[in-house]
Amino acid sequence: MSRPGRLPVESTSEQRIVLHVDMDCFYAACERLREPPLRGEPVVVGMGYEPGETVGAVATASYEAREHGVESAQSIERALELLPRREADPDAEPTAYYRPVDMSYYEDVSEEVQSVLAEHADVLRAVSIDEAYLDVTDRTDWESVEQFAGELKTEIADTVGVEASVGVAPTMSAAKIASDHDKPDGLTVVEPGSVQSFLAPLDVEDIHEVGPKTVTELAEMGIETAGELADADPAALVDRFGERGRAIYRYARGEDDRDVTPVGKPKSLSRESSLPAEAGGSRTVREQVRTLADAVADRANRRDALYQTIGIKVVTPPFDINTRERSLSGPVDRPELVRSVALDLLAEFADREVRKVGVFVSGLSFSAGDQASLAEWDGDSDGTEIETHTNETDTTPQSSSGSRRLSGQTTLADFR
Ligand code: DCP
Ligand code: MG
Repeated sequence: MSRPGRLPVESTSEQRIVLHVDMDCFYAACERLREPPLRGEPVVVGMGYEPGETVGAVATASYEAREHGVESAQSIERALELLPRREADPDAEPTAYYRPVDMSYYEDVSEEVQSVLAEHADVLRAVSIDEAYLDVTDRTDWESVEQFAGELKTEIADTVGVEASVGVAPTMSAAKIASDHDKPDGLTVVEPGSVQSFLAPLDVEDIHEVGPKTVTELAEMGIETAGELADADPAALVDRFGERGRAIYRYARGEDDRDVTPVGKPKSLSRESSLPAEAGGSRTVREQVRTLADAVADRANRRDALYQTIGIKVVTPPFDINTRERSLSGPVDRPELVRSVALDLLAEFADREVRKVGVFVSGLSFSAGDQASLAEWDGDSDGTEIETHTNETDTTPQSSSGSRRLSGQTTLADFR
């Protein structure tokens, strides 16, 4: 076997042009979109946060808030110490606006971004709600890719109203690092042949597949930067880490053969929303279901998806998940049917207290031949599902009570 050191550097990847797009402070940017006075101000978006409360953790913070030390995963309590609530103390300086996470809204914005991206690439892969890889090899070349990426950023800003940072490189891993290189509003192009020198000064933790434990172990071997990793003896790395040792060595040298591959088409489309405890009343629930049904039907329509099953999910106290569904005789695109079937299924819960409702369509088929690129936007095997909402209370299939009607194709997994 030839020593990896003799392999031509970046030999396998020069032909591809990969873009990595990552939205800037995405949840905060979405909040600013619907609440323009928040623009240019410190904004903190809290997961599990309730207005006026101190519970929860920071999902993201605007760059203005980050300047004061607020960061993702911090407790809201700590963030409030660094930046008091604007409303609570208008005279204090500095302060921030605090907003609770609203996934449903962020997913809508994400979908708009995805539509713009889909127009700019034949192959794209969404890896989270605010992040995607595009293979644009057939759309541009290395001379024009900076302009191409700049136009993409502008179009996202103009049509959706949020800002993206973009990295361009001949490999996925370098493109990802490049998009993070000059945030926010960044655009970094790493040309073929300069990947290794671009990576060299970075900490090893920036290299793909290098986690915190590996960082410590590499430090014990005297390796702290990507450049040191690229110059290390690959045999020693294999001794220590097995085959992964060779992989991280190659990534540090800018070698990454992975292709941007789309993920499969969705099995179902769903929308759900929580109802405030005080909302009560079956009328409110019916209105909510009507809205969700329209949103799901619209989403299916935009993707040229036909559905054969229509269903609802109803969460009743404490956290019982009830799903009801009805199968149709064939695949359809009939928004009014989604509405009427969903409302019909809901009738059973007319006298019950409802915490959360969802509407889904499943048994999907895609009518148009060119849906591949849009259907790719349904998340990643290791990432966030874009179509569906995640909620820690609704992932336990056992708590579903007598949930099947007519046909049994739909699963609770569709809601995860
Ligand atoms: N997110 C979260 N909890 C985390 C990290 C992120 O809920 N610990 C959410 C909120 C972010 C979104 O995911 O807005 C996207 O994650 P990013 O890591 O891309 O962070 P941002 O987009 O907020 O900021 P950046 O500008 O650094 O990309
Ligand atoms: Mg982001």
